[in-house]
Amino acid sequence: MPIRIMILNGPNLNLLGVREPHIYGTTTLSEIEASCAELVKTIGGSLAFHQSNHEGQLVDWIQSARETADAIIINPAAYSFTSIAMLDALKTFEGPVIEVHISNIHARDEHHRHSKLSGAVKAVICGLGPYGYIVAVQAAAHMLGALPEGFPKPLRAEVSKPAKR
Ligand code: CA2
Repeated sequence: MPIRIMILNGPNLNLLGVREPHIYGTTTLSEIEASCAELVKTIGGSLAFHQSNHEGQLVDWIQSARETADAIIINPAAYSFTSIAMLDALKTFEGPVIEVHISNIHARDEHHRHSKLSGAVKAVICGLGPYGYIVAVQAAAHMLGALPEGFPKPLRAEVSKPAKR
């Protein structure tokens, strides 16, 4: 079965590449979507890509992913630091969830260092810029065992071996 990936973006990310390029770069969210769509197509999967400035809408999409997606990739933006509603919704999703931040949130001030959502996700990628989304798509496909054989073996290899006693 082709894998189904849902990518969610939180508030103000619609302004990427348009406002404050000195902080968030010049790549637009549409360009990120196009790159992700190209990679997902190469993998043979399907992509749902959404952005909202509204917490409830993001919660609705997370809930709908229970029926429509095998993995969630989410940049919660400012809701990373506040949203118990999104945390609760993510906990109900059974597949892998990968949290992405364009910037390195750990290099920021105290308020922007601790994402409330990270405790409910499988992995966090931050500081890679828009390329973080591409790494996340690849990692989600890897977690689902869906990277095609045409991909280089090191990208497909299982890296975590049980510790020897
Ligand atoms: O680095 C990220 O991806 C963030 O999730 C971006 C959030 C920020 O609150 C997080 O700490 C880290 C902010 C997104 C705001 O996006 C804008 C884009 C252009 C202009 C203004 C805001």
